[in-house]
Amino acid sequence: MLLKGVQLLRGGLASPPKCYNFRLVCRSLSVQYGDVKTLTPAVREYVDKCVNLCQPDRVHICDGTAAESKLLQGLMLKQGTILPLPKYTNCWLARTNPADVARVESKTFISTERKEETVPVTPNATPGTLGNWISDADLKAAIAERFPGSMKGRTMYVIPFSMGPVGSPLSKIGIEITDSPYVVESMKIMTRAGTPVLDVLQQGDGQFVKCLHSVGTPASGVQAQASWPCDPERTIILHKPAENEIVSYGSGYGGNSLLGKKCFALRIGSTIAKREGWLAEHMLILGITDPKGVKKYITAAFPSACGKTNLAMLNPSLANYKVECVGDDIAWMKFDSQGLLRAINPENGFFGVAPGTSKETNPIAMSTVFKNTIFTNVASTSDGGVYWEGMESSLAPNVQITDWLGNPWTKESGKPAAHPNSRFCTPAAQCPIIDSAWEDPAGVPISAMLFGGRRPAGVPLIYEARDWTHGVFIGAAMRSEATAAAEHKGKVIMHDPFAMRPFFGYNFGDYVAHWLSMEKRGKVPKIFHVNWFRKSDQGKFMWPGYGENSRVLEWVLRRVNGESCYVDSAIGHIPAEGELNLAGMKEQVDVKQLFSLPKDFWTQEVEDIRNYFESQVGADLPASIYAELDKLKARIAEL
Ligand code: SAT
Ligand code: MN
Repeated sequence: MLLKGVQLLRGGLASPPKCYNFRLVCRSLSVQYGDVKTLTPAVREYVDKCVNLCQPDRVHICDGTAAESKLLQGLMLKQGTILPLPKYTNCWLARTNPADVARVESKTFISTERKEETVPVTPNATPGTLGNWISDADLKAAIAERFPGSMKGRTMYVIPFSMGPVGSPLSKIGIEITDSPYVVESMKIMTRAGTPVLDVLQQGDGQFVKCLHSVGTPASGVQAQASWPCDPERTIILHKPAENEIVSYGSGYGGNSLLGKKCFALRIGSTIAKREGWLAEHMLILGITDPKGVKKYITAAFPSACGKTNLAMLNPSLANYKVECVGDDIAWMKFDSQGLLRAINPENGFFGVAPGTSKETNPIAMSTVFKNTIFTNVASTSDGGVYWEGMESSLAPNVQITDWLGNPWTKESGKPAAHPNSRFCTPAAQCPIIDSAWEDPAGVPISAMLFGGRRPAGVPLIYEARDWTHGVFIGAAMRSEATAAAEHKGKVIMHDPFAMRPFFGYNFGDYVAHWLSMEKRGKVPKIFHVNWFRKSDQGKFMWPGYGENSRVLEWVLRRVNGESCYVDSAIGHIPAEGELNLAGMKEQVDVKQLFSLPKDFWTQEVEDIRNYFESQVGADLPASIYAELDKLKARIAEL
């Protein structure tokens, strides 16, 4: 059917749209799928603008249905973007261009009128350590250099999506425009995407975050890999908080392209949260029920690839404890009318790191991911399954392995079979321990927050902040070993305040001030710092981690309940002797070593934190945080 130049293959319009309210018609553009009538005038205008800029051949308005997924899976199979995994149900393997495997922090920018709205401006600040600023003129130039005609020959997909349960007062809506069917299918897992979101938009205030994404076409015009088009040399990820707008070019991978996740839920989300008086954080949310049946919810912020998914799906080794999962990556938290801090998981799926996930480390994830899942850059097996480092014990005998690059692989080849940042993208609802309240529009009440990271030396298993300001200081002073989730090389210890360093939507100093202000808005939870990764002088992990971390959570719950099971130390409250429950542990743990506070280490740590604060944040960091650092220094001096 061809109506005034609009070809409608599916869905369709009862009557042709009028030129004046939908200029797509005038460009003789073919709307291949979907119903333009379902779009609000503001969405139509945005789509129209993107069409004019990117010049796709066709437009597809996503409805979010299974039939649509079938169609796109068929297309991606034909294009070679995905391979079937017949060992499982509705599972697919995508292999990216090897130059497009992680977030690119150095090419991620935020645009505000004044630079200091985005980043602290100090004489010695290293560019990029707390985000990158771009002027409006440079942002416009970057778009003009990349986007015109970037979708030529491709279909433009329009994805309406909700971050958070559709219609919840805590949720926010986005429209992602993309030329990648892989992004469409991933967004349909990671967010609530499709027609019901458009209905909410029609009935509500009509507000949405604009998310434009194109995998791009290299300046040479030659795609290195037709099955995974991208333009790594010119990749750029732009945010304009004042306009609630995201523009991403050149990468099809993860946080660069699934714009609901880091770009919206964290960077733009944190700016909205600041304006509206709530928190958008890089935190998992879990529910834990003790043997008496009392349930509490806690959040935890660790940098990418430090085990958030594993903790969110913890299989407790302590008898009669139960952990249930609300989310594994992002928490949006707001005080309710009673002053209780309530959290929702704005996401709908898990985009988890595959290597290291196994029956031993995360049996719950392993029973989640083998249906309706898109795997990216993992290895595959000759029996139609997947493989990654850590899955050795589930490997059937005599299977041949193909690595993430598509080459035959054996253990002897000396390289990893799966890329270290390979991922599973899987629906959260499939998780066998998904919490019954995970989609509660009101959110779940938060009793405690954990900060943590990979700290091989000096940092004990757990310590508790003395009060809210001390807790905010602990978040601001967080450090961790670099991970494979971004482009960093080697295992250097990096500052990663609040595990948000790559995700702040505005000046980190103002962010800390916003956190401090939360104490005045309601009942703030207790704050703790955990480190599962301390190593002995012999280089061995001192704590077994995984299910045994339930022992640490038990102590957290006892503290939340007001038990005085602690002693004060130089860095905060730690478990009093005998109060960390080690009964029945298989492994011998040297508790004294695990909680030791080496004076040399902590003297250096205080210096490093001061150096970081002064050079990177300067006068933008609230004075009370510098005061906490001074107090810590004085206590360390007495060790
Ligand atoms: O690739 S993502 O940014 O979405 C994942 C992560 O870094 O946590
Ligand atoms: Mn993350």
